[in-house]
Amino acid sequence: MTAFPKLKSITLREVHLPIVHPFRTSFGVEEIKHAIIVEIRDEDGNTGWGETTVMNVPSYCYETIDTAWSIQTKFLIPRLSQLNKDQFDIDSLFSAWAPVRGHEFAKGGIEAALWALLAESTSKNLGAIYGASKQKIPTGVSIGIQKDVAALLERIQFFLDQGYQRIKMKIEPGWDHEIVKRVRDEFGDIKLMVDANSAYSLDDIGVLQQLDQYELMMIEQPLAYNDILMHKQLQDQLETPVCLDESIHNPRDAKLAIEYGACRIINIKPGRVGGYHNAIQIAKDNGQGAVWCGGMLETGIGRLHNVYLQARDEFIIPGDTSGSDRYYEKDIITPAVSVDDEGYIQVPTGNGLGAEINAEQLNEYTAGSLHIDF
Ligand code: OSB
Ligand code: MG
Repeated sequence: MTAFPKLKSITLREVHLPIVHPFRTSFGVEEIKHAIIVEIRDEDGNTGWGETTVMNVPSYCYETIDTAWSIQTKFLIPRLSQLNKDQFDIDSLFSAWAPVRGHEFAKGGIEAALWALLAESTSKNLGAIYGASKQKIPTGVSIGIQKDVAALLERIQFFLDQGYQRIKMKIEPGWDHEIVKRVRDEFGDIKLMVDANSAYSLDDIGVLQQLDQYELMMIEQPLAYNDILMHKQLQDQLETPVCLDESIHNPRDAKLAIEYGACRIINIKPGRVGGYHNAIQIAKDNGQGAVWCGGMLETGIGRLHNVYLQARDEFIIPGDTSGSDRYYEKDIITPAVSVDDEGYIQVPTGNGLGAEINAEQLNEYTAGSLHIDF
C-alpha cells in the first residue's frame, strides 16, 4: 500500500456557513452548516484538505461537531502523530485508530485530508487516488419538507429546470403518499425517491405499502436509525427497494444489510462510514445499482471529495451532490461545484483537490481553529 508523506502539521477549523434555503427533515431544520475543515501539511509544503461533515446536533447520528473535535484532538491526532514517526499507510492508520470505537465522521474528516495530501504530494488528481474513471457524474438533489404542496412543486420545478436528473423528497408521517401522488401527477415519470430519516415504524406498513404504486427508485431509511431486523421485515413486504443510510457505519454493516435482505441499496456517505477507504470498499462489495453517494450539505471541500468518489464506475445512480449554489451563497473553494443543464458535474482534472481554497471566505466562516505541529 502507498505510504502517506511525512506530516508536519494539522489545522482544524470549525466553520459555520449560512444555508441559502433552510433544509427541513423529519428530525429538524438546518439553517447553518457546521463543519470541521481539516488541513494537513507535509514536510515539503504540500497541503491536503478534508472535511468532517457531521452535524451540530446529535439527531442524524450520535456524533456532533463537538464530539468530533474532541475525538480528533484527544485520540485520533495523537495516534496519527505517533504513527508519523515512521512511514505509514492506510492499514497502519486504521490499526492505530482501531481502539477508538465508532466516531466515523471524526475519523473520516482526517482520513479525507490525508488522501488529498497524498494526491497533492504525488502530483496526481484526487480522482486517481479514489479510482475514478469518469469525466462527469450524474447528479440529483435532496429537497426538504416544505410548508405546503405548492411550495414543494415549485421547488422541484426549480431544480428540474436547472437540469438535476433525480429528485429526492423528504417524507414524514402526514407528508408522504398523498404528497408523492401530487408530485407524480405533476411531473410524470421523473426519477423520484423519498427519504424518511427514520420517521416510521413497522406499524406504518400500510402507509409505506401505499408508496409502492409510485415506482420510486427507493425509499431511504424508513425505520429506526439503529435497526437492520425490522428493515428486513419491511423489505419483504415492499416492492420499492429499501435504501439504508443511518443504519450503515462500515463495510460489514453494508454486507449484513444487503445479504440479509434488509435493503437493496446503500446510501454511501463517506463520513458516516469512516472515510473514503471504507466508502470505496462498500462500492466494490456491492457494485453498480446497489450503491450511490449521499450528502451532508458539505462545503466545497467535502463536496469535491464526493465528486471524485462518484467518478468511480460503481456510481450510476445520481447522487445527492448538488451544485454549491444550492447550499451556499459563497463556497470556500474556487471554482465552486456547478451542475450543467443536463444534470452532470464535470470532474476537475487538476492536481490534488483540483480547486483552490478561497482563504478569505474560509476565514470569514471560521468560528475557531487549532493548529498542531507534529
Ligand atoms: O438523510 O440524506 C440525509 C442532509 C443532512 C443530513 C442527512 C441527510 C441529508 C440530505 C441532504 O438528504 C443531502 C445533501 O444535499 O447534501
Ligand atoms: Mg438519508
